[in-house]
Amino acid sequence: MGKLFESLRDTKMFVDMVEIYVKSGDGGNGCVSFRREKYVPNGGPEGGDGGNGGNIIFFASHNVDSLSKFKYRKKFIAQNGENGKKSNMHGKNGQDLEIEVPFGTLIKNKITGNIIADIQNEEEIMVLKGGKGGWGNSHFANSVRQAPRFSKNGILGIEAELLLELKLIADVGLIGFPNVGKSTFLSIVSNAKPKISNYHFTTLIPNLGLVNVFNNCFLIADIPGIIKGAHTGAGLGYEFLRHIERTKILIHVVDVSGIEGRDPIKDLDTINEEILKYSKDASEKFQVIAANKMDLPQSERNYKNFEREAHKRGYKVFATSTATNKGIKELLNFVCEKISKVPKQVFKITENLTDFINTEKNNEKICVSQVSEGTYNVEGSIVKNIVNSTNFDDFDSCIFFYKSIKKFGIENILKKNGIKNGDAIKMCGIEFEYME
Ligand SMILES: Nc1nc2c(ncn2[C@@H]2O[C@H](COP(=O)(O)OP(=O)(O)OP(=O)(O)O)[C@@H](O)[C@H]2O)c(=O)[nH]1
Ligand SMILES: [Mg+2]
Repeated sequence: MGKLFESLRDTKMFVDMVEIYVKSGDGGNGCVSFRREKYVPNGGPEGGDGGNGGNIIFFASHNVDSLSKFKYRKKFIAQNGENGKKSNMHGKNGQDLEIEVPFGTLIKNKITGNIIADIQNEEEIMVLKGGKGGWGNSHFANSVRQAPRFSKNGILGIEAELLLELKLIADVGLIGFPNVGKSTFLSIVSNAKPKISNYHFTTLIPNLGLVNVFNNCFLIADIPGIIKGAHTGAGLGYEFLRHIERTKILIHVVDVSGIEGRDPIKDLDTINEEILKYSKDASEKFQVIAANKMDLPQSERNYKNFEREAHKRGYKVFATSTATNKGIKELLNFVCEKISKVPKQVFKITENLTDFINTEKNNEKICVSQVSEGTYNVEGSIVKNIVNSTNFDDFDSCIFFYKSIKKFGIENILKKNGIKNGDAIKMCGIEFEYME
């Protein structure tokens, strides 16, 4: 059953969760070059700097309303910076890679699960910074070292696996069992034209509608029906519940006619149990109840008992009929008033990938381990960049390497791990002997 719905969702091309790989551009390498001019025997260094790598930038756009394009393209790699050139020519910076997503996209680090960005507004958000270009040899000249035969390589770009989750931006969410009249409600109060039919799961993807009450506009999301066992994947499962997470309040639509042989109070409790199983935050959202299909004769009989039970549970109830418009205006006025008092739902950003590497401060990213007696392995992004920036055939460059190892605290970490003179250090493909 689940598989069937999955394929139906695919044909509709509504994708609200994808995993992608992103990488910012590597910085270009600095250049080693010396001036060669007629009658100037020992021209000075003139190697230009490498260009910076391109950044990975996300921006929201109204041109897209789901993450479907990411089903086909999952790798996003920004351009590398160009290497520096002679005559102090700076390498070109790599182009930024701009990724268009729908409003309401949450970007998470797939590995840590932390939230990196919540794209709600028209702004560009840099998620990964490109590596800095390396210095050319002209930067390293001083009164003592007049002819540096080394330059710095560019800092490598950053790679990350991201999880993109679309959580629609709506003020109100419509929830309830299938066939209770959610889409009909949306169609009479908003500009949306959802499919309405007398069978379960007519709505397979969330629909958004814009409501205008007394010049107050707000968005309603019609969420596909939920059934008992949704948390175990029954029906459409509870995947679509992510679209109520941003809403300020919920309208819980219940069919009080009981024509399908169900008990309206049990329906109310079942949906709320499923929502609680999905998330505590979602279950604590304010709910108002639309006791719907009041035009049917059975509803009149059931209503009193339903209202009493709903009140016992602390809910405000409106007797409605989306067929005759009974109670709809009153409900909308109440909703309008209520949402003006509830603050916008924002997700806390818990991780910033742009700090990584480029700040050159994060010693915690250096990982030292003793692989055998007298041999230590050192790993980490900074280490990789230091090794990558060194020309081991050049004495001055090697001095720079040793200084960097001290500067970034790698030597201290090794000492804390008990390194002794003569021990071997393995570092990103190179091996050398430790001498204090
Ligand atoms: N009598 C009566 N019928 C209604 C009312 N509201 C909706 N219906 C009918 O109930 C059926 C289901 O309506 P929908 O709006 O598609 O229900 P839904 O909750 O969106 O259903 P799913 O998309 O399957 O979750 C349709 O045949 C509607 O015409 C109402 O107030 N009174
Ligand atoms: Mg529907």
